[in-house]
Amino acid sequence: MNKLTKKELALALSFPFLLAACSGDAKKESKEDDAFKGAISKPLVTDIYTADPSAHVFNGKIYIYPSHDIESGVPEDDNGAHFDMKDYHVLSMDSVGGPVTDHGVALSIKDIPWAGRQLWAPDAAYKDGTYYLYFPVKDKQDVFRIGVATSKSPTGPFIPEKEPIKNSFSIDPAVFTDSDGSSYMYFGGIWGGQLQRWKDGKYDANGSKTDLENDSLPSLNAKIAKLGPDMKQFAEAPKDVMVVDKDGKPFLTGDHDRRFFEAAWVHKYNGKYYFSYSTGDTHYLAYGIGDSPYGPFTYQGAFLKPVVGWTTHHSIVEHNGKWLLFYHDTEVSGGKTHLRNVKVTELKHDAEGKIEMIDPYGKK
Ligand code: FUB
Repeated sequence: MNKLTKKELALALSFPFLLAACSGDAKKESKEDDAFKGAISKPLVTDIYTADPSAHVFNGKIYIYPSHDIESGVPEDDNGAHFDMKDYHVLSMDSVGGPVTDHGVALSIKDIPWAGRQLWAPDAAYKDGTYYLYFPVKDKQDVFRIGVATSKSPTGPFIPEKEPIKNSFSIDPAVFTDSDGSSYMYFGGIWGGQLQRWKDGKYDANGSKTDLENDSLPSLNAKIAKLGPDMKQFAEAPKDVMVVDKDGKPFLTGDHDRRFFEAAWVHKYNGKYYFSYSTGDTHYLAYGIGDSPYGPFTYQGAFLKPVVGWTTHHSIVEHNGKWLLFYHDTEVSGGKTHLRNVKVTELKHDAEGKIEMIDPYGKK
């Protein structure tokens, strides 16, 4: 599916919802029930909007670190200004299908001294009695940086460091801790996530904008950096995360179905590293498999078909012997792209270790 087709589809889906919402009876008069018909799972919480779920199991319990979507009234633009989030809540549950607890505000933008606007997709990690919350936010110069905040509890409140992580940039931090205790941060996102502005390691507000439209250039890659022992700094300069085809060739910018866009995540299964990500404008979750946390990762395919809404973002975690995919769509808001809700479903690896395709609306 090319990018315009899905974008047009998203507009076509959301426009009747807006019309119906103006009429005062959105539920009955819109097509929203049709759009979500066959949904394989229900929103985990419905009283707040949540997105970009990073899930972890700490002490046997599932904790979810999502974005907290709000309607702030900022108009939509190509850089995602309407994703204008101002705080984070942590969710928890003992098991899938059981009650979900919203632990309230865990970190607020007003308490981050260097932050300007837009708290986007976070992640969390644990080491030696401390929980770490990693978050992207634009600084006061409107440049995305990644910050870290700490707490003695997985649900916060989290106290932010006074400065962003040195040499961090762009969005969507995801921290993977390997079996030997080493932790790595994956990050980056193109378009509104500003990765294209850091082409030569320096920020350029106009940088590489046109490169994203040049289909024959190499695609931009997610970044990886090992974290230092204090989990608050990079121990090395960020490197590219290469996703390659079966012949070892990296993807080109024009390969919208396969190239990295945003929402990196890594899980380890049977000794192999699985790097998964969103293809953005083609709305797939896709993945590659590698032998090292640094990659290269050989592209395997998509594993989640497009959800209703523009963005798709996820995490993969094992709990009680089952692998779980946390993801989001826009069921609660009836299709509004910036008002999302997190969901969970089981994810299966087949006998060869491939992830089985999931259709979010494939329930018979
Ligand atoms: O939630 C804001 C942004 O939308 C995230 O950072 C991206 O991954 C996309 O889901």
